[in-house]
Amino acid sequence: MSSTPIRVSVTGAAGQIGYALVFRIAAGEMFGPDQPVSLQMIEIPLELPMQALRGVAMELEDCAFPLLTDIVCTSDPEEGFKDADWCLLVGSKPRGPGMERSDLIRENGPIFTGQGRAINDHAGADARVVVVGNPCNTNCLIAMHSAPDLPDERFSAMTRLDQNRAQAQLANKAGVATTLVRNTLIWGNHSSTQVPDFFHAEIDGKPAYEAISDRSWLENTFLENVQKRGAAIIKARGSSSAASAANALIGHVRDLKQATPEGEWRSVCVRSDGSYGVPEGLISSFPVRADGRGGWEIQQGLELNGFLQEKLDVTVAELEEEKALVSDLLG
Ligand code: NAX
Repeated sequence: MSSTPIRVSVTGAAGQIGYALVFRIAAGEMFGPDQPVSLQMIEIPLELPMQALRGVAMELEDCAFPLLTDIVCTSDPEEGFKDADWCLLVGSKPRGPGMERSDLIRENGPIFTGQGRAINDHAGADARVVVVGNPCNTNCLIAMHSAPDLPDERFSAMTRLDQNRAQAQLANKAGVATTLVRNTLIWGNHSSTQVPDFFHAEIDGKPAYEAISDRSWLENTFLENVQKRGAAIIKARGSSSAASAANALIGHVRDLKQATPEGEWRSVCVRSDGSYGVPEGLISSFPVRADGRGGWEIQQGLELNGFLQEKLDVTVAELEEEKALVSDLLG
């Protein structure tokens, strides 16, 4: 067993996703069964969330996890991100009644400026940052701009839940196990304009569009089911996806740490270098391959046909609009 714990900062740790996440991190599911972890949980400086956070810490203690070396509960980002190896930015304000998406972007933007600065100044030298709090692509862009000392490639935002949803939809339709579906891929923004790609996905070694002959289902129902799954969960459960989001975040971090198997990729929102015509600097979901040593690259050479290109243009336009809305926060 490694003796040095990985320091993991989690914002919004008393929220729904936080509660579904921190126990799994402490159990070794994110960093492996031999890797000790230290949890630095951050909440807003109000009585109720801080009290709830202390309750989460009590339950963590009561699990007596062998890998959990240390628990910090704080509302101070400086303390919360101190020496952190991984900064998981889950907390943000939910969209309130009558709030437009643009209002949400403006409300949440400043949170990520402050957290980006605190990470820049206090996190570990090799810190990595993953943004889950919505709108996660643009919040990630803000955090990245607010942490100029950290290389841009250390920042990512999460479309792993959308990828998992797409994989499950294809498996259900084809009547096969999810393990037979690979390379499901999301392009663009983690929003309802995201582009779930069935052209590059495979089912039992065949292109998904050959394994599923119902082209209308692929082009319409599949896309909508994935794009609107979050809303469907809210309707069914009365609150938004939490366990599946926490599960996806575990997958996201593992994907970035482990070498991606040959011939495969994972959906990760990273800074565009101009690949696939996505303007440089936007945080967009791409097919990403990790090298297992902390590095990653955008998989090149996938063909974008007219169907995908048209949809990619829409989601990229939305990312550009979001960027314009927060231009004053991008330094
Ligand atoms: P909750 O409202 O249950 O929890 C959020 C928590 O964050 C609260 O406890 C709140 O006090 C805390 N918080 C707010 N501002 C904070 C700050 N500045 N510092 C520290 N903590 C802060 O939301 P939950 O269901 O856990 O969702 C969290 C975020 O994930 C939301 O923005 C949500 O939209 C987003 N999601 C992103 C997904 C993705 O795939 N990228 C999917 C799931 C989820 O919708």
